Amino acid sequence: MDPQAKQSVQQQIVDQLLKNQKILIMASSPADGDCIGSSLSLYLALKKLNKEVTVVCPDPIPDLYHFLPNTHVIGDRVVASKDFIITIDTRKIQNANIKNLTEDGKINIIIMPENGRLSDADVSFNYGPERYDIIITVDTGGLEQLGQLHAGNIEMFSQMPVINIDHHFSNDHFGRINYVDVMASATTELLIPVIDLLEQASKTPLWDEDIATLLLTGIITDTGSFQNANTTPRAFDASAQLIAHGARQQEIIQHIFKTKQLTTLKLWGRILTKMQTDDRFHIVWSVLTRKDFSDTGAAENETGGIVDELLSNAPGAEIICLLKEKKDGLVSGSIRTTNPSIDASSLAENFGGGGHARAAGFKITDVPVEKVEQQVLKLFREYQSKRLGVPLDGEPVLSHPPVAPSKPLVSPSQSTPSVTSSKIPSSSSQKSPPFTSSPKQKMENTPVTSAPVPASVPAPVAVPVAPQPTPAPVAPADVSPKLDLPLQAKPVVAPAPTSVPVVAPPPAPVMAPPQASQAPTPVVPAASASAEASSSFNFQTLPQVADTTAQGETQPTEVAPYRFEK
Ligand SMILES: [Mn+2]
Repeated sequence: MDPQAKQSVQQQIVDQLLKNQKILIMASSPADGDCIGSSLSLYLALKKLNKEVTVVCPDPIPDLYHFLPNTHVIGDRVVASKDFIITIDTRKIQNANIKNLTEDGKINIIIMPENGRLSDADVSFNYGPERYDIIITVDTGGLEQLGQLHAGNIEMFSQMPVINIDHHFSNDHFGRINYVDVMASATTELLIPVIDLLEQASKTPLWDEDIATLLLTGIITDTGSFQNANTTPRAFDASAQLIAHGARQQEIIQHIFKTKQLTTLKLWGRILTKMQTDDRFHIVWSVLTRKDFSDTGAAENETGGIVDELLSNAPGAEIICLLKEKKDGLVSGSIRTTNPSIDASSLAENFGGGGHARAAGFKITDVPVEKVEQQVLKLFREYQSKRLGVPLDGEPVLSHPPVAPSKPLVSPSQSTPSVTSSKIPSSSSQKSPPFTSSPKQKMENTPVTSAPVPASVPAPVAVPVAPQPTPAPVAPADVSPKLDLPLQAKPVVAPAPTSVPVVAPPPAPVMAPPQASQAPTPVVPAASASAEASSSFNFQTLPQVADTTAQGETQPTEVAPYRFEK
């Protein structure tokens, strides 16, 4: 966003905020430090201007954030005006008795005047007044992230101006005013100049310690306490300003990073116990079932941080995945990549998800978690096989019963005899070497909803030879389709590019990984402290896989020679 455009959009927002009285602020799912900080800081500033402000969020606010000021004002529903008003002009009649009968679902209002008579012309119909003048969405990449708040109020959204303030790469500019800056570390960073301008324009002092603390919370959580790749110089500048305004940085750190509930620690224990590794393809993953949640008493959102803080630190891990079996037959997956040449969002797209270059996620409904695990691992292995030039040969798609932590911490490849001689006829591997078709094409052929490929089938055999579309034409589209994802992902944590022995140097903080080089793509515009973020995709349906990717094909040539260090 160029500086001039940015200033003008900030000014438009300030004008709208001053002009309108009843303001509805919407924070998106999942409720994280950035969306809570953004919505409540705006709430406090606008209250000082005597506005009627309503804040809603589709998710309950996690306990973690209850130390923040005013979280109690966040509601979970919108009271849109659906009132239908029937008005009867009774000036022509006198002394009327009024009776009201409900019968077969119909309401009869019976007006019995002593004098005079009513006609059709005396009756009129109206809708009640709207309860809001304007909607502001914060930290919301797509309206789907608002869940029922949007789905249940489509009409309201079409009638009211929407101001969209966000930093997601995937933002689809759904607002009438779109203040979307993907270079911002957090949405709260974008609100600093807005509050400055609002203060100037209204000539009312707005800044206080609470507002500053809320805004700093967004930056701290989305940058993983300044550890993630989206920690730009601007993020530090913004934080310095906020601390100057009295932001209570220690309080934020203490509550968000230094306090863990016992249930969270127990759940982390489960995740680590069940962690599996595939040394051959540098994959680390863990699967949480509903039983793990019930056994530990942990809530589904208590996995926050684990993927980034622990799993991603496994030596040699390049693709990290946490699968969570949630209520209602939903399985959510969080994907992290530690190697800049592996695009997490394009891996997630295979399962109808999306996200950022180093952190992404997906949601799948009505597929058992163990099947999801098989499919996901199969895809990762195929992808890595192609990228690393390591044959899949005879390597079974390993799985494990998700409930039983059967072989914790044992690499599946260690437990499998290392197969060097290919059992696949050479003619077949010549015809369809691993990844002649992109992972996506394969997924299209074997949608996750249908019966997945049996666990023991060596992947290359599963590649159908006949309908092989050439991947080449879609290759250039590997950047834009992410923007076109119909459903948007919440920000997710970028793994700090530390302690993982990757050969390719981590990209400059604000640059995209090499394969996304057509546009100055920011790395991970956001990252909340909670890895939860990655489960935040509101994908209702399964893989309508965008026609994209083929990154599996293009990458090996672009990637620096790979060297795996133990
Ligand atoms: Mn954010």
